[in-house]
Amino acid sequence: MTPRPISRRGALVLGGLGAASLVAGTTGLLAQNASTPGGLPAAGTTGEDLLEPPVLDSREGRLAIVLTAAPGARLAGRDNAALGYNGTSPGPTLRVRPGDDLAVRLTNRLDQPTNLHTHDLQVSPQGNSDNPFLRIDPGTSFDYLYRIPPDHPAGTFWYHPHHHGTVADQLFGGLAGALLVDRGPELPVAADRVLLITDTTLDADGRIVVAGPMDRMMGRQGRLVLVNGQHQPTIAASTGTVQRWRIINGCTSRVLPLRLPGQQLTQIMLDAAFLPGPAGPGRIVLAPGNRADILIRPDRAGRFELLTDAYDRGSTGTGGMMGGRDATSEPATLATLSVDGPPRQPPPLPASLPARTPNTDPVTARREITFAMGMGGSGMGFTIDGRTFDPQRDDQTVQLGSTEEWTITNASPLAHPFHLHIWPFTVLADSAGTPPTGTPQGVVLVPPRGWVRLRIPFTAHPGRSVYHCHILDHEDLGMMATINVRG
Ligand SMILES: [Cu+2]
Repeated sequence: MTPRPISRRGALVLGGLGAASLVAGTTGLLAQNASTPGGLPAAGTTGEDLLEPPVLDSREGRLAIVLTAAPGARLAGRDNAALGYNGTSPGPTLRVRPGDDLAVRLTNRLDQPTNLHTHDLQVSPQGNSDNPFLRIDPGTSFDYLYRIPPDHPAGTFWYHPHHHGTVADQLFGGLAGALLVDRGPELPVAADRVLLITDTTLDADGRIVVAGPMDRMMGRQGRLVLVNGQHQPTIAASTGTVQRWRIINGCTSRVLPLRLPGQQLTQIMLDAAFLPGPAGPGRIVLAPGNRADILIRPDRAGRFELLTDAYDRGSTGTGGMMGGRDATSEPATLATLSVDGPPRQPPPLPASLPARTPNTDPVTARREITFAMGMGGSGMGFTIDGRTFDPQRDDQTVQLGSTEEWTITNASPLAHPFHLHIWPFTVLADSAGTPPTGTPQGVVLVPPRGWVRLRIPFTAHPGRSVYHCHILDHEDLGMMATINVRG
């Protein structure tokens, strides 16, 4: 099939609902401000045991599945609240191995276009692989085939829709799932859990609230922060054991600074890369799209809350049309760790981790990329290098095999998480002085009025793809651009 270009969406017109009305048709939603109090928390189900989505495992080098995107999934204890894959939100966890083929027949039972993105998977961006330009119309199916290279890194990935203009609504609506590339046992753990974190807002009838124009401009943040679709579930553990939690920030816009007071959170991976050594007790801050694999090693019984702290993504300042909005998230309890057993020391942390050797190829080109927001002819524009997304245009052309240094400048007063598909990068430095991990990652926060400098090896996978702001409202409003890696 020839990929069909998707329609160009320009700047947000203040006062217009845009794609919101499409989602309203899908799930019978009310148009109101998603961040405004008024919805009811899902109190009836808070605290139940953590559920993990069903795992679909590859066999003999192949995982072939059907994924049906449709309304009617349970979320936050409410039946029929959400959009789901195969009836659940999150969708099934897909587990594959390096060298596998992942074949997905995506069936669209929504009433708007969708598609599928395998976030950070290092596969071809072309044809029916991880191609963000595809458009799967309502009532149709599409056969994806992802050929995972034999040297693909193991780690925690995720999948979600990526059809420009409807991404934020569909993710906020519940469409996301975990995708694990598993090389086999790397660490001795008693439990290996997926914690896919999303946020949403439900109205009094348990339906997902549509985001208004101001929510979209600031990046919507739901009133409920959910783990695997549950509100504040309980995670059981025994003293003297180690658990691995694969925490995925699947929120549309929310940044997650994570803490577990009373217990140590030891980070071993960022995105799909092992850190040089176990990191802790430093602060773990996940931008939308980031993942952290962490170890918890309880030595005494008790109940401990996994928290996300408040996070300030910046402010639009005072006065003017924007009226000085700020994009601070409220702190929230994500889950409760419930530990049983007599006091007992867990096995020690591994002395080292199987981190990959960093790429040291000479830099062959340098580029400057600027994220900005400002008033244009038709409203608030979210731009990269002064332009909104045009799928027909090549914004960057890169030679396959080159290693480049990109400086991403943020000319706006809000933080924007930069995400490049297919080709992971290492952060060299940022304007906030954040110590770099030295490991490859897929999303990095660009501080308000700041910058980050990245090193990007384009060593494989020729083809066209995209880079964009992972505040998905901003991406839908045009903060996305194309890259063509030519072989
Ligand atoms: Cu943004």
